[in-house]
Amino acid sequence: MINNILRLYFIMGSMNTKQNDPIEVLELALQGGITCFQFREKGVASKQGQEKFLFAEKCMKLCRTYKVPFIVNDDVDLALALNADGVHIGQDDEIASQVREKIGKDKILGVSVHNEEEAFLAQKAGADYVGVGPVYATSSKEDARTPAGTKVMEQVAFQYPYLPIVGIGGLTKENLAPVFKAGGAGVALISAIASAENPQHQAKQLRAKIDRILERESPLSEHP
Ligand code: TZP
Ligand code: MG
Repeated sequence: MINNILRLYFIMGSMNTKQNDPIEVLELALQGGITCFQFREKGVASKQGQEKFLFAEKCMKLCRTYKVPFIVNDDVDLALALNADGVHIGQDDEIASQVREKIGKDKILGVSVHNEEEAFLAQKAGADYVGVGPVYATSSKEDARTPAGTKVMEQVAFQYPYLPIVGIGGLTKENLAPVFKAGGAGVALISAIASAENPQHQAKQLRAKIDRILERESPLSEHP
């Protein structure tokens, strides 16, 4: 079920891990319990062409070993060439309905949205989930909008109760609880894990916290 995949959604490219080897960081994150991975290779010195393909392929193989879905940010052709598990696009990328047509109905399609109107169009185009943010200030995205807290998430969750939402932007284990209170299925994050001294430990702590929150919310947990 898509909601379980979205619980702890790690996003990373080669520019996000400072001096650490991104492949090592990804493996530690996988060992720590991330539930989904998005390959987001962006920035001035980011990998291009064949180098990008080979790096993405390595990441995907690692994800497959841990049975964690591998999603490609923006680059639909790369996702198709790799037979990735899905694609995530923003509002400035290819139109969601076109992407859905290209990748087929069985792949995961995620769309970043910033208001109810964009959420409406995303679900109409066949998005499996939407990303809403930035919840808090972030330094991981150059063109990030003004942080909106969880207000937009609440509005989208109210209007489209069956559309899974992930919150994104500046999220850490200390500040993620409001995302779930606002109806989020999970958190998407870069630096909390990619810049952590111990990415495995960090991912493990994040996962434990999220699982605890979601267990409390589950109707089954009311009947011990
Ligand atoms: N989209 C909105 S905020 C963001 C993206 C890709 C960056 C999230 O990174 P971090 O380090 O978790 O704030
Ligand atoms: Mg994009």
